[in-house]
Amino acid sequence: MSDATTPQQVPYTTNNHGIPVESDEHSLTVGANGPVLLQDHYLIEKMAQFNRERVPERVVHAKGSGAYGFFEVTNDVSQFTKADLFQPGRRTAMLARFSTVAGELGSPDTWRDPRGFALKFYTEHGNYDLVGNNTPVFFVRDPQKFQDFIRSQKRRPDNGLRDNDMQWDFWTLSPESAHMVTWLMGDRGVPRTYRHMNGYSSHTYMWVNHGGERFWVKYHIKTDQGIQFLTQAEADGLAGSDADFHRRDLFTAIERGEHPSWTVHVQVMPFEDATDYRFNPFDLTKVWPHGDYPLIEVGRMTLNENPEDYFVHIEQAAFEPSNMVPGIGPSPDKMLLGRLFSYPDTHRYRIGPNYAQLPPNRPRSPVRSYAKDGPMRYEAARTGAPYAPNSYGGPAADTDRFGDVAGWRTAGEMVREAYALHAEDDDFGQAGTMVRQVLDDDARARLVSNVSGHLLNGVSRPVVDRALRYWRNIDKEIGDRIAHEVNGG
Ligand code: HDE
Repeated sequence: MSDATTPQQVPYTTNNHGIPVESDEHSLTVGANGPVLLQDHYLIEKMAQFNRERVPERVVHAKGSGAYGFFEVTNDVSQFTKADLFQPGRRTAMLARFSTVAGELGSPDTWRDPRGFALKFYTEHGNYDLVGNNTPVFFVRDPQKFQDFIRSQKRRPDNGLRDNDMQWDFWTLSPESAHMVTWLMGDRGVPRTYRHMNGYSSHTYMWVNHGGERFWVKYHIKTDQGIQFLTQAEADGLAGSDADFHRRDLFTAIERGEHPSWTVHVQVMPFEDATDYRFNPFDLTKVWPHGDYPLIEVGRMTLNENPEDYFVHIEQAAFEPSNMVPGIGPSPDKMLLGRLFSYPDTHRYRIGPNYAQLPPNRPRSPVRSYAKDGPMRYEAARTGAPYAPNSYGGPAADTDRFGDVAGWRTAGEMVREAYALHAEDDDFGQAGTMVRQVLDDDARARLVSNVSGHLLNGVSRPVVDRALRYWRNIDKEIGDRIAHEVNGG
């Protein structure tokens, strides 16, 4: 907000219809002490508007913060993709929103949780949304289990309380969660600020180049500020002293001119490698070891503009993995394919069917869709007639330029089954590799402390016993150390 001013300098108040109001402070009454009059329609407007200020919070990722900025290409990757924003020399405006997952709108920024890392690029061919997290993997690999996972992270239906027993009950009955839980209970589970964490696509996506060649890619968005984390004790303290610690940090850093940036890389897998790769390359609980597919730099994103209004630009921001522009497509990752439905559905429910016309969601390239009408619609349709085909100026799909489907050949019976296993696929292997080869001694000590502290807080004995087996499956030594802490020696 601007600095405080003296009374005579401010513009006069109006009602929602631009009509100057008689008073900001006094209701219309009969005599100074008399009854309030129904004809005080300005009072009624203020109360009615107040009662309708809330839209439903996001069902997950409710607490978040964001800023505008730009993405600039720093390396030529046009051999892999024809996507406009990734062409040499391009600079594309963007919006980023960072968030926690399980906490409600007013919950502390520093709860242990993955962090959402949602990006919207306003490209020449429409909005490209890359909706990731600060972890390269996820808890489950089938969308059928996502809703259940989230419910185990939220509040019990009987007493409305969060419950570590629910969390460990679900995780230990879903061993595919082991890799992500290791990330979550380690240092990445509480980043020091949004500026000091990486972002990841997590999913595998498809890139298509100008010649129609297809590649599989995973994005790694590495903070230029360096990775920093909060210990559990620091996080707990801040949860009490400043629930908006991360929001405040991002806003004030940009206000000071300290514009955070991230260097965007991709791993690129040749299309044909996927079939025989040692891990299922589409399994969201797995990473591709960098020794197999090294990081290739693409560009840099910088956030340099705070939103002028949090509700308008951040609370109403609508990100969707289905916003993929020409040169980018999905992959057979079941979780990604499930998400392609869910996000537009949640936006229509939360902020209305014309949410794409709201300021943060409106493309900065021409919109010529045949959508029309519906509540809160205020941009005219850009079509010669409200139907296609039409002989009154179209628009008509340009299949010569945009007709190729970023897809893949597939066949098989309709089944409900887990993925077929690749040579080295299992639920605990990559988590164990992370514990033994990625974490150092201090990080392992913090992991043991975080897990045992969480298990000692309200988790029933049968679930604790299952959790100890779960951790021993990840790494015997770590499991024994956690058992030692939990069993009191
Ligand atoms: Fe989300 N997720 N998600 N998610 N997600 C939402 O859409 C969903 C998943 C992520 O800042 C919702 O707008 C399903 C993985 C972020 O506005 C909802 C599945 C990853 C955000 C939804 C997943 C994410 C969301 C709720 C399993 C990391 C916040 C509010 C198939 C790769 C975006 C909303 C923002 C938000 C559905 C799993 C990241 C309900 C069905 C995996 C960063 O539509």
